[in-house]
Amino acid sequence: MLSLDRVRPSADDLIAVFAAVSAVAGSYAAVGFTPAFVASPLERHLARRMPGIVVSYAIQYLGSLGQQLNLVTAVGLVVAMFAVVTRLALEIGNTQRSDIVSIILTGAGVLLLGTVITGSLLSGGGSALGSALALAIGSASAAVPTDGDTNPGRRRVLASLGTAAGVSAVAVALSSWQSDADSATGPESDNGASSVPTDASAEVQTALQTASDRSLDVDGLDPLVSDDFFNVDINAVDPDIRAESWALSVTGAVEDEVHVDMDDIRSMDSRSEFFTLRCVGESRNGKKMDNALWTGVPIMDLVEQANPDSDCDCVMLQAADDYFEEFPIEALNGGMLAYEMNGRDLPRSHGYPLRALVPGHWGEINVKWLTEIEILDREAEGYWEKRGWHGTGPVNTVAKIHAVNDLDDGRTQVGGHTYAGTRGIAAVEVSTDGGDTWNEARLSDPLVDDPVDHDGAPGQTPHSPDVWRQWSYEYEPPGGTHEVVARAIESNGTVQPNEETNAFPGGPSGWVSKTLDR
Ligand SMILES: Nc1nc2c(c(=O)[nH]1)N[C@H]1C(S)=C(S)[C@@H](COP(=O)(O)O)O[C@H]1N2
Ligand SMILES: [Mo]
Repeated sequence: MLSLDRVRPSADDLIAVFAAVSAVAGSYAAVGFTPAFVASPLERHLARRMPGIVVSYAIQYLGSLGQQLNLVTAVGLVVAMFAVVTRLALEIGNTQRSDIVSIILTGAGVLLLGTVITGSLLSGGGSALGSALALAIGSASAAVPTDGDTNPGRRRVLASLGTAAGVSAVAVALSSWQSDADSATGPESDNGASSVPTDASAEVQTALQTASDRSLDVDGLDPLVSDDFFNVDINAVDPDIRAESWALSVTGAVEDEVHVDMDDIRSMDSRSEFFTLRCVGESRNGKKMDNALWTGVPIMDLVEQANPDSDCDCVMLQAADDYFEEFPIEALNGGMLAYEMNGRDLPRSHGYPLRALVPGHWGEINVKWLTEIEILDREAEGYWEKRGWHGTGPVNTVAKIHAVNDLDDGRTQVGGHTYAGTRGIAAVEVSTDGGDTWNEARLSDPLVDDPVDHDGAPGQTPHSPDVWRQWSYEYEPPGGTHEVVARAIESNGTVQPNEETNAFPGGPSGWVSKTLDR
């Protein structure tokens, strides 16, 4: 029989675990939530290896919780590895009767392991310092007797636990101070929609002002430029790219490869345009659809410079986080390489320093942290398609119901956003009796009036700008339970299909409805 005593951890086991926690916190303190954070490479590995079906379910039912689970698992694994190193060092130190030997061996072992895992000496150094500190403080407190606690072993354990907590607190404080400093100056800031940046170009300021002016005054409805733009990433830790070291190439089935850096991009003629993004993995009435004003250059200008000669007329976009998506080159017409969002540098979480924007298509091919445009000769699968999704095509049409208000005059107000990609919206119709009768809702004025014609590119039919609109509808409540349904009518008169599908695999479809009681 296994006795409980034999599985109960010894003081040294506990110290090793606390020193390992301190090592992970030390890495965080040194490099923050970047790919050099010691748990990040493992988390990426887990995200990559996770079976497609698990990823698809996680994204639909857990949202970003799925990534957090990967991250927690990765942190646990790294703590275990550091703990083993520390435990071995303690063992050797014990045979030499020397705490100094344990501390030096732990520091060296953790430095080596942390640096190998992350490729960052800074991150490894932070870890080494964290673990060595936990042992050193433990050993010092064992040597100094305190009243009340005469057990040096226990004091050692508590001191290493205290150090782990202390280093973690410092790491968290450092990272929040860091992100405060960044949001004051640069790419880490949120999309900054709530205020129009005063140093932005006149074009940007006018466009953002127009968006604010044309937003409907409906309580609980996000304005036409989103206050808080959604995020979907395959990794919990986003790439942390310096604009100076970034480069983009157009490769593959081309006559002339093109290589550019950020200076080249910024020296091209830029334009600012609204693009709405919608994630194929969102629910029918979900919150993963947003709009922003983006500044950048036409993506086709760069592609054409390379003189593509593709047998499949298809392209693969590749990114610094090992993300990749494949689709017809034609989809890039009217597309943009964006480096600003709402008049500020692209935030890190939205692809700093440069992302692709593809008009009218699901969010997933709007590749962030873009590094390569590879012209292909034969079809291939993108990251999500390898996992069963079909999300490279045009978005589905939707009219969401996000606001329900009781007005002072007794009427009920419902409202939301509507979007049909580049097919454009002609109207939104609302039923308050479960679909028996329909009335036309009020629509926000279009943010962009004229159809987009790709600067007159040959063979390209003009299409609607890729921008959502808001709708609202007021009615006398019937006094009881009733079903409100909203449906969009596309510019050419097509009524949004009512056939309901879930997000997986081709994106949600169907009319949004809400049962109300008032
Ligand atoms: N490099 C990279 N690009 C990416 C992704 C990603 O994980 N990595 N996610 C895609 C998905 S699924 C969507 S819906 C959009 C979301 O863009 P956002 O995070 O800026 O809202 O980015 C797309 N581009
Ligand atoms: Mo997505």
